Amino acid sequence: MVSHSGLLTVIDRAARKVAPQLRRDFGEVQHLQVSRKGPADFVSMADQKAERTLVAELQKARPDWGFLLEEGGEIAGDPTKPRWVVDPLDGTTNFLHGIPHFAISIAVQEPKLGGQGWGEVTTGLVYQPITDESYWAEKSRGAWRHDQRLRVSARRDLSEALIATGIPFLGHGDMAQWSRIFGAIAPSIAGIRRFGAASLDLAHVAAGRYDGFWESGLQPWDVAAGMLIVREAGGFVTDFRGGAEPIERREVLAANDVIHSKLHKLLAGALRNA
Ligand code: 2AM
Ligand code: CA
Repeated sequence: MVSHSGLLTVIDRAARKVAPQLRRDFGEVQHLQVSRKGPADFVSMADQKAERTLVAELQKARPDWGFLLEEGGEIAGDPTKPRWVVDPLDGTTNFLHGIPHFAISIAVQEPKLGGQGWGEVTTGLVYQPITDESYWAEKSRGAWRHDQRLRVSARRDLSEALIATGIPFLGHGDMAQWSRIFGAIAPSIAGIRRFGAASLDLAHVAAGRYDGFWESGLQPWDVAAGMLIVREAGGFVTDFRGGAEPIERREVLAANDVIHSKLHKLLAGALRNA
């Protein structure tokens, strides 16, 4: 990795400690696919085990910081210090089905002044154990894949844009709204992808692979690291109405500036006609 902070070293080390464990468990899941009971319980154990390892590693380095965890919820720490926002296994459904598209997402979020909740994300890492790809960013220091600087795509025409999304599932999310947005966007763009791991969708926007991404109903641990990586790669991340706090509104629209503004217009039209 190029020059980065000690904090990033801590995060990278924690992710790399968990990765072999996740790779082993993923190999096991592929065998369990054929068993009648299926791998669901096993995956939920793997998820929790990975989270425990991450918490232990991060706690060792910063004993007084709290956590927001996908599995374990909140662990209070010193409210004047940052907290860790952790998803040990983003893309669980892929993992469960033996599809090698999942990641570990770790972010550092600063406390708001006066201890009133949580504000800016200043460090983020999305690590894909199967490909050993590490996407990371520190505020004002750029976004990187290993030691290669990341930049969002330069495409300007929607007709060339490949856009990622997440589709509501299992009664989660607003299917009618998603369909309206899809109806407004799909006819104008080159293609839509739904790969099922929001952290990686954002990392791929930062890397210029996707030209944009939209999804609603996401949790802070799905997006905290990925959003910073997109912004540090020169991209825009807002809620569907262009607001600057997508984590709070549980809506993410991410893209380069030109595509963001075009998608935003289409989305606004779709939401107005609701
Ligand atoms: P997860 O894999 O950590 O649960 C994809 O739409 C995003 O929604 C992913 O980041 C995923 O995070 C989250 N999600 C939660 N439950 C899901 C489900 N049952 N199916 C698909 N995605 C889910
Ligand atoms: Ca997740």
